[in-house]
Amino acid sequence: MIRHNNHHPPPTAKTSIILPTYKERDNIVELVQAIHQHLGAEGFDYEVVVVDDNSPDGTAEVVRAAFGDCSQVKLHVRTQERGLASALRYGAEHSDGEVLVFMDTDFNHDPAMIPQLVKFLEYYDVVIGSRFVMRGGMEDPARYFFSFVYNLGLRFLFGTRVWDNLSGFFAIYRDKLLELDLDQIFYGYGDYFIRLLVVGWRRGWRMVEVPVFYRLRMHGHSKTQFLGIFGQYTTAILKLRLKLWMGRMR
Ligand SMILES: Nc1nc2c(ncn2[C@@H]2O[C@H](COP(=O)(O)OP(=O)(O)OP(=O)(O)O)[C@@H](O)[C@H]2O)c(=O)[nH]1
Ligand SMILES: [Mg+2]
Repeated sequence: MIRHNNHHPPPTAKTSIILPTYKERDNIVELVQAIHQHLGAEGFDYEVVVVDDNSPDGTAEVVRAAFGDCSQVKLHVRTQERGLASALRYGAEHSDGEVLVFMDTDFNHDPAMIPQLVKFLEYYDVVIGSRFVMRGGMEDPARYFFSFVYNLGLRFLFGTRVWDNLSGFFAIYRDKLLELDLDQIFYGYGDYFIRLLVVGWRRGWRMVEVPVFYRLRMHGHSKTQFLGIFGQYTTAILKLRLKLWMGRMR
């Protein structure tokens, strides 16, 4: 039986879409326009929150020029700190939607999927955009294969029953996220997501995966180097496993 959440069913809930940017000058305007198109058409109450870490390519300037007089688009430029996970946390703490959506800003994540992620929150606490459920996928076949195998390992190691433990494209209720100790979760790179899932899973959050297909980055350059990220994630995962065994993670 599907149980309803006690929350108001979206899209009546205000949604904040958190967009972390580092050198995304050629993607960000088009992405925000696409979000307007998909959410506006469905009558969503939403805001777009761009968290830029003072990108040297002028990302903030193009956002200001394009949306300076649009009250639905909020730009934050951080100069003291840099990093994907901490930017996402900053966005969560500097937005006011009852629902939060997190996504990349280079079109890896398809903005057309946002309404679906949010609508499923009627029944779940977290809705994960997943590459590894039926009809999900990735345009890059090698990366798909590697990520799939890596995720099988994660599933085994943490018992989350989630197929895509390194998604980063998801919707969640603000009050669910903020009930956590964010210091224990939001550091590093995409590894914050596995920490979030593991903690949420242990708290009995209701989670669902909906299929998403990752396209290749549209413009600009990747911040992810394969070997570096592999090492970083694996270290983060082993540390998390140890912390859990030692009972130091809630
Ligand atoms: N604010 C902020 N955003 C970042 C930082 N590093 C990466 N990002 C953003 O995080 C998202 C993911 O980074 P990507 O470089 O696309 O990483 P990826 O998706 O693994 O790699 P490709 O898509 O292949 O390029 C993008 O929206 C980046 O702009 C950072 O230090 N600060
Ligand atoms: Mg990307």
